[in-house]
Parts: sequence; structure tokens; C-alpha cells
Amino acid sequence: MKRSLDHMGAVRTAKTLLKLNQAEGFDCMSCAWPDPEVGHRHTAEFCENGAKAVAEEATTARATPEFFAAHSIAELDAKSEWWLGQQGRITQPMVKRPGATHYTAIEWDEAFRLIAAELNGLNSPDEATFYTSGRASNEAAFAYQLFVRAFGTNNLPDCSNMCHESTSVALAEAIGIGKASVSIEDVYQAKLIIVAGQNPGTNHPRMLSALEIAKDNGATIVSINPLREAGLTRFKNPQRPSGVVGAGTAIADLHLPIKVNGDIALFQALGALLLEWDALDHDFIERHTTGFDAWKAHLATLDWDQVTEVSGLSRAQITELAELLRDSSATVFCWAMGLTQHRNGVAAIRELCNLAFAQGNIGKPGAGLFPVRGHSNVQGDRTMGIWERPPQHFLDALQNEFGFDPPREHGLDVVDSIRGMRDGKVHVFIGLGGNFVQASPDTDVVSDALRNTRLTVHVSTKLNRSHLVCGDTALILPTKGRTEKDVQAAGEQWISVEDSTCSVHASRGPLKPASPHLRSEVEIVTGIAQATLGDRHGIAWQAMRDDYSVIRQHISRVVPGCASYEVNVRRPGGFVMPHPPRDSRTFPTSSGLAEFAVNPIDTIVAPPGHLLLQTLRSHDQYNTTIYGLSDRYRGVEGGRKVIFLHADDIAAHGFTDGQLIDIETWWPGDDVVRAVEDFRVVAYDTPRGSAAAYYPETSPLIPLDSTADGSNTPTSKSVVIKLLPAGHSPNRRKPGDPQDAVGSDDGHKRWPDVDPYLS
Ligand SMILES: Nc1nc2c(c(=O)[nH]1)N[C@H]1C(S)=C(S)[C@@H](COP(=O)(O)OP(=O)(O)OC[C@H]3O[C@@H](n4cnc5c(=O)[nH]c(N)nc54)[C@H](O)[C@@H]3O)O[C@H]1N2
Ligand SMILES: Nc1nc2c(c(=O)[nH]1)N[C@H]1C(S)=C(S)[C@@H](COP(=O)(O)OP(=O)(O)OC[C@H]3O[C@@H](n4cnc5c(=O)[nH]c(N)nc54)[C@H](O)[C@@H]3O)O[C@H]1N2
Ligand SMILES: [Mo]
Repeated sequence: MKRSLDHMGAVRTAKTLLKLNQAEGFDCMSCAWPDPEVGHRHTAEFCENGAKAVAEEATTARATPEFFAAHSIAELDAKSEWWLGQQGRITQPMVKRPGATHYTAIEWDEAFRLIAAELNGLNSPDEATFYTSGRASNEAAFAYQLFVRAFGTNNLPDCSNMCHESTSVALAEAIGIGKASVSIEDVYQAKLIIVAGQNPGTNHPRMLSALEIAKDNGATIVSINPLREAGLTRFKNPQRPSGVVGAGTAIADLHLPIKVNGDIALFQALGALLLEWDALDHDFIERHTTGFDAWKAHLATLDWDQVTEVSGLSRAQITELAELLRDSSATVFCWAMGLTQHRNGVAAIRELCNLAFAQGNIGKPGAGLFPVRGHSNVQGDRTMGIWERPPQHFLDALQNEFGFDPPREHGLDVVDSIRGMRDGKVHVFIGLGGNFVQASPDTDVVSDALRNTRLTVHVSTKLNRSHLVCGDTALILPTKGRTEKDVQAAGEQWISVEDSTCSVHASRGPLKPASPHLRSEVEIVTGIAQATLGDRHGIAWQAMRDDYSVIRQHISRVVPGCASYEVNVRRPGGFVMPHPPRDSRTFPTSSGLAEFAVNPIDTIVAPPGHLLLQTLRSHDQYNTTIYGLSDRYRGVEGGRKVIFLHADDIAAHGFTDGQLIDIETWWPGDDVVRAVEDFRVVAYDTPRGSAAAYYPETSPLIPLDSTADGSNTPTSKSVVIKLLPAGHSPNRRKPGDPQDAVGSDDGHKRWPDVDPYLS
């Protein structure tokens, strides 16, 4: 409430928060956690971090043309990401012309003409890349992918490429559809819930309420995580009077402090024990799966010494979880970035699927696979066709509906788009939301790549680093957000989104837009499309812009599972997309069966003297948006450049708790030294050899080429690092380089003189 009142004042706070996640209100733009059924929602159906996300968007601060006149781009680039965000909502389209030092205002139509001229001047449509962050609505996303394909490319990288792509790949192979097989009701009914590589207390706080309900119903909850995340160990439900006082509920009954990247070994060991005890669903295996015998044979060779070494867990700890699995009649497996962002992320998720198949934990009440998505509409955007590797049937449907022949070859994902720009093959970058420079790995490389382009365009609500890393020409196109009313020619519009459990529903913003010049994402996308394509292919962009139900009619004919979209999505609470494994144990894989997989335990082993670093979120950020400098649940206040280490690792390096150090990456065959400097050592309860630090401050350490097998996801959760006392990194910047306050993000800046953290 304090944050909301500070940023929005009392009236806007009441207007927004009471509409948040209500059937007639708007969808929270924070995470993709599902809403309870209509009729079972609280008056305050939101969490602390959802309220922060709303305050961040509905803030009364404004970044006007006068603001941009007063600050050069170089000056803004010396500021922290936090400071940039605090300048408020961007009020008008802004342009940086070639050679200019400042952004200046530009009319919408001129901006669109400028984009059209650059796009139409390319030798090939593949010389442009079109990024999407996961906040865009289904309507905006559908129009955007339609424009990009009508323009002639499948270069549609998105934040998913850096997020749950390993999940999408693994699940598509294993069950034939890349989405969660559960409803929120399944969570309530589960007997056992495993939360692996996820920190719901911070990133999906309303999940804790669901876990609490499950617990009240008798479920056992297990966390598998190198860190003992506070939200799982003591949860005070703010929705209950008893939740605000007292010690809170211990959500997790069992915590397995796994080493970073130890999960495949653990899952295989669990499988081996289930096999040994014959704790299997033979009927399910027989009727619905393939590959069981190979999996069984593979696990017969399991080396327990390797398992305990790699996972950092004892046989007794693993057996305790295996017994819980054995005794559970319905298990839900939840996961997030702790599994996906590793070189072997796809294999880890396939191994988790093996466990689910062995006991038939899919397609029955209280059981299933639950990848908990990040961005509020990242799943919907993919459903709408934001994908660089679209399935042929989707392209066929697009062709039928619009009469043009969409490009058939795969496009560039995030990592390949960066390579394309770096190598001078991609000349235009357009971002529908997001903060590409800070979200991508290898910050210095991606910065140079963007600067190497002719045009960068960002459709954004607020100022961020990516606006300051410009192509020859750069545009910022300010958009309305979820909190805001959207009136078009046909009257007030609403949009639709899909959550982690395939539930699709409507969202309407209650507030007057931050500036009269703002346009909606649909308006901007169709505006660019119309300027670029004109009458090409005869697509009626204007009609879509005037009335979003025109887009929804197209969606109903193109997107599988969306028949009668307009009617279904208008229902209170919306509708649930079909999911054959969940609905009928039908598996649309190539074999028509759920597929067991055999994976080696090829965990990344850090060379002697090195550690494995995972880069994660604090309690006070939304991805690259830094709300503040407090990671309350981990006891860190006032700064973000910290590294969490086991006390023995600190001692082994000859460091002390609180000391400043530099961090370097080790990457085979690479002569570049990647380093970030002046990170404060924090002794923490994590296995030896495993380190943790915040993203995006540590993103410069992640080599662009370090990606997951099969999904090309940057390995944000397993970076081999070396630690040095501060000042010893050869990469260190010279004195006189920009020095900045806390919250700095390029790793080259110093702490202030005040004590940067109090634990
Ligand atoms: N408030 C807030 N909410 C958010 C976001 C935000 O930034 N702020 N971001 C949104 C987005 S886009 C996403 S994708 C989600 C992210 O949600 P999470 O995946 O929960 O986010 P991370 O902070 O990356 O945390 C990863 C967790 O995995 C653990 N972990 C790391 N490595 C390993 C490993 O090798 N094995 C295991 N078992 N665990 C490991 C870490 O200790 C940490 O608890 O949250 C979404 N919601
Ligand atoms: N090292 C490291 N890197 C990571 C990760 C990690 O764990 N570690 N996580 C990865 C993950 S999971 C993800 S999803 C990506 C996130 O990558 P992105 O989605 O690219 O990043 P965000 O920080 O969510 O984007 C924030 C920006 O979006 C804009 N914005 C906000 N609301 C709206 C809106 O309604 N419309 C539009 N058009 N713009 C809006 C604002 O200008 C804001 O600055 O980062 C990835 N990068
Ligand atoms: Mo994400």
C-alpha cells in the first residue's frame, strides 16, 4: 500500500487495486499465475508484487519531451536502471536521428513512415527482427505476428526464448503440447506438490495461497532449490487475519538443498527408487507411453556416487522424497527458471516428465506437469503465433484466412537475432515491449549488436536501458498499459490474455491513459503494418484497429482451440484452452503416446577454483525493472550488487563476509574476459560450489554462446565463474569511468559510501 500510495496517490490506488484480477477488471501484468474461479476471488485478489507492478505502470510521474531535452542519451545511459524507471511514463513518441545526442518528439505518422521506409529499404525481410516481451495482449500479438509474416519473415524472437523455451521444447517432445497440464483446482487437490527451481514467494506470490489451500486439504509440499527461499519456509497469508501476525505457515514440508544443475541426477535417482519399489502405474505406462523399457534399462546403470556428488544430496534425503512420491496418489510437478535456464534444461524437464509418467501423474485430478510461466501473457503470445519456429498448420491457417503465402523457413530467436545484428546481417530491431539489452545475456555484446543496426524501435511504457543503446536512428513509441482505458472508433476496447493454466480471459483497464498522445499496442502495430505494407495482401489493418473484435474473429479462425473466441472469452472468467493430455490422456506426439526419454547426467562441472553461478530475481524487481533495493526475504537491503556464497566457499577463497569482489566468467576457447566488479560477498545457506547473484547486474557474465541444448535458451542459471578480490580483474575499468549510485547495472560502477547491505 505504501508503494502504491507513493506512486499513484489514494484515488488511483483504489481505482486500480480493486479491479486487479477481477472478472470485470484487468489482468495483473506481473506474473502468469491463474486466478481462482469467479465467485471465489478476494476483494483484494493480488499480491505485494502485483501491487508494485501496477504502481510502476500507473505512476503519476512522466517522462515528457522536456525531460528528454534536458538529458542527453549519454547522460541517461550513465544512470541506473532503477533511476530510469523512476522517471515515469513516456508521454510522446520520441526519435533519435542519426548523429543526434538527444531524443526529440516526433509525430506518430512520421514515426510510422520512418519505420516503413527502413523496412521496405531492406534487401530481404529477414534483415529485420521483431522481438516481443510477454506482456502484449493476444490481440496485439496476433496482429504483430500477422504483420511480420505478411512482411515476409519469421524473425519473431520473444522473451520465452530466454525463459520457458526449454519447457516448451521438452513438453512438445514428451506430451505433444508445450503447456501445463493442470488447473488451479488440481493444485488444491494434489496429495504431493513438488516445487523445483522456482521461487514463488517472490515471483508468483499468489501461488503460496494456492499451496496453503492444498496444504489445508492434506497435501505435502517439497521444495527443490539451492536456496531455502523464505516464502516457502514461512508464509504469512495476507488474505487471512491470522496471516498477518505470528510465525506463518511452513509451506514446504521437505526442502532439498540441491546443487545448482543437480536436478537430472536427482530425478533419475528418484526414478530408480520408484522402479526398485515397483511404485509404478503399470496401466498408464502400458496404455499411454512409449520408451519405458529404455528408461528403465538406463536407470539400472545409475551410479549413486555420481548422484550424490552432482546433486549435493544424500541418499537418505533422496529416499525421503522418493517415499513421498511412492505414497502419493496425485502429484503436481511445478517448475520455473531453476530448471529451464541450464545447458541441459530440456533434458532436466524430460526427466521430470519421466517421473510423472512412471506414476501416471498426468491427465487425472490433482496431478500433472506445471511449468509456472513468467510474464503475464507470455503463454498467450505464443498461442497467437509469436514464435520463430511456427508449426506448418498455423501457417496454413494464416494463408487460408488472409490469402498470402507466409514464409516457411524458421526465423531467428533471441540469441540468433543478436548474432545477426552483431554480424551486420540484421539491420532493424523492433521490440514490442521488453528491455532487450538488459534481458539478453552478454550485455556488452548485445549492446554493440544493437548499436550496429540502422534502426531500433521500442514500443514501451517506460524508459529503460534499451532506449539508450540506439541504432543510427532510434524510436520510442509510448503505449497504453493494462491499467488504462482504450477507446477506438468502435468504442471502448478490451483485450484478452492466457495464464499458465491455459485459461483465457478478458482484461479492461480502468484508468485514463497517462498521456493523450499514447496509443494502444494494437494501434501501434497496425499503424506500422499499414505504413509498411499499404494494400499489400489486402489485409484490413484499419478495421482491426477500430474494433478489436475483428482481430478476435481472425483468431477464432486461425488459432487452434479458439473457435468462438469472442463469445468464450467474454464469459466471466473466460474459457480454458483444450489440452489433450490433460483432458483425455491423448498425446499429440509423433508416436501418439507420452514419450519417456533417456538422458545422460552431464552436469556442468566447474573447474577447480571455480563455482557455478545462478542469476536470479530479488523480491523488489520485475525482470529488468528495478522497483527498489530491498530483497526482504533474503535479508539484503539497500543494494543489488551482492553474491550469495556458502561460508566455506568464502573462507576457501580467503574472503570475508561483506568483502567486495570481482566476478569473472570462464568460457572454453574464448579469449574475452567477461567480468563484473565490486560485488559484496554475502554468506548464505546454499550448497558449496553454488553461487547466486541478481539479474540483470550479472548478465554481462553470460556468454552469448552458452545456451541450452535443444532450446537455445541462455544459461542464466549455470555460469562458471571465478572470484577475485575487487580490483584484481584485468578487465577493470579505469578511474574516471562513470560512477553511479546503487542499483547500477553494468557492473562497472561502485557502491556508495554508505553500508550497502544490512542483513
Ligand atoms: N515479482 C516478480 N515476479 C515475477 C518476475 C519478477 O522479476 N518479479 N519475473 C517473471 C518471469 S518473466 C519469470 S520467468 C518468473 C521467474 O520465476 P522464478 O523461476 O521463480 O525466478 P528466479 O528468480 O529466476 O528463480 C529461480 C529459482 O530457481 C532456483 N534455482 C536456480 N538454479 C537452480 C537449479 O539448478 N536447480 C534448482 N532446483 N533450482 C535452482 C533459484 O534458487 C530460485 O529460487 O517470475 C515471473 N514473476
Ligand atoms: N541473467 C538473466 N537474464 C535473464 C533472466 C534471468 O533469470 N537471468 N530471465 C529471462 C526471462 S525469464 C525473461 S522473461 C526475460 C525478460 O525480458 P523482457 O520481457 O524483455 O524484460 P522486462 O524487464 O520484463 O521488460 C520491461 C520493459 O517492458 C516495457 N513495458 C512494460 N509494460 C509494458 C506494456 O504494457 N507494453 C509494452 N509495450 N511495454 C511494456 C517497459 O518499458 C519496461 O522497461 O529476461 C531474461 N533474462
Ligand atoms: Mo520469464
